[in-house]
Amino acid sequence: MPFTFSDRHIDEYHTQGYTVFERILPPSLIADLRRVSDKAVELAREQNGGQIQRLQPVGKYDLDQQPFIDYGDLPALIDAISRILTPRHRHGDRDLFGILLEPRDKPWCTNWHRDWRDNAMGLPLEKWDAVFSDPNYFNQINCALYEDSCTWVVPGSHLRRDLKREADLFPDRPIVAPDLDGMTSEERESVCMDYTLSMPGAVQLHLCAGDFALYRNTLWHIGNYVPYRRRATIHDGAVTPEFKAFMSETRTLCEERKKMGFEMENPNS
Ligand SMILES: O=C(O)CCC(=O)C(=O)O
Ligand SMILES: [Fe+2]
Repeated sequence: MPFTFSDRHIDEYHTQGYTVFERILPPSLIADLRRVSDKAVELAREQNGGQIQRLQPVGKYDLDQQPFIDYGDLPALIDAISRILTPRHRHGDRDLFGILLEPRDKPWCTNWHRDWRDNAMGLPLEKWDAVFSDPNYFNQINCALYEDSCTWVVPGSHLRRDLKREADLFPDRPIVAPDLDGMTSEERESVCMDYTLSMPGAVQLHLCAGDFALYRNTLWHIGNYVPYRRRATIHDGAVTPEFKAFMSETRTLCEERKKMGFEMENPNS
């Protein structure tokens, strides 16, 4: 069944903070992207070891770029994104997007976080707060080439600041992921799952091959990874010129403030 866009997608994006364009990639494109992602995983592990989470941006690497160009040009995707957002929101910039990969050796998870708030050391919080609910900013994409259930989200959290129960769960900044040192693989997997489930209202995102999730990365989310589930998921954005400018200004600002010894601000204190 070819993908059909509906008002449900618009509604979900705004109310839940994410929506999925179900099986929008055609099988032939999935095949081409899988072929190139096999090379990407080799390259990423050669350079950064078996636990590396991603290869990014794809345009920087000696990989066949044609499947990535075809993904960026796919009319159904351009149309669906522009119906939820605007024609100014563009995906498929090979200087930005990457591929998320499963760990080769051991389970691990990220911390629970909101992007650009909890994982951008040194960013003045007021800069994030000023635009966090603006649809021109913070649109992220996970487009699965194999089934992918690594990402968990708290639906609706993109519309609000932290609830008291979330602030109580994570009183300090930066939020730390669980310490997995010295544990067996099964212990690591179990501790990561406990940590993931500790977040009230957490929902696991289940993507089929060819699904394209468009989400607000300002919502609470986490990645929880095991080596036995293969992953090659395009990690992209629906990016406006103003968000591109925000990203580059923010990176520079964070570097400067880190050098000056600024710490991460706590949104709840
Ligand atoms: O693996 C994922 O889907 C989420 C990754 C993530 O949130 C991050 O690296 O900031
Ligand atoms: Fe994130």
